[in-house]
Amino acid sequence: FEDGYQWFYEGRSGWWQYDERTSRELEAAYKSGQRTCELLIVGQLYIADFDAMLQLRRNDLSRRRRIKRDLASIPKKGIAGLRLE
Ligand code: V3L
Repeated sequence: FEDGYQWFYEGRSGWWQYDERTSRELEAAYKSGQRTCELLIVGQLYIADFDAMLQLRRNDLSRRRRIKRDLASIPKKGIAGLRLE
């Protein structure tokens, strides 16, 4: 985003950047003060919880990952499952 920040979700030993569309949805919800945001990610519905800073799968709340808003320049595994080289 203009301020140099991006949205990330946790993988095994590292962070993945969200795809661009989902990032924009997260950013809009976060900036408008919503506490949660519903996300459609490869056919699955997830909830982003900005209080807990978690992503939870809607139909299986045990599938949860940490999320964060951090500088776009941090080390990352890739974007939405696409590895950086
Ligand atoms: N964006 C894209 N794919 C996602 C996302 C998301 N926000 N959330 C879950 N998935 P779960 P390593 C991840 C995928 O949470 O080696 C990564 O993108 C998720 O993909 O149980 O552990 C990698 O592709 C997983 O395949 O609902 O770091 C992959 O894991 C699937 O949905 C391996 O990453 C189930 O996730």
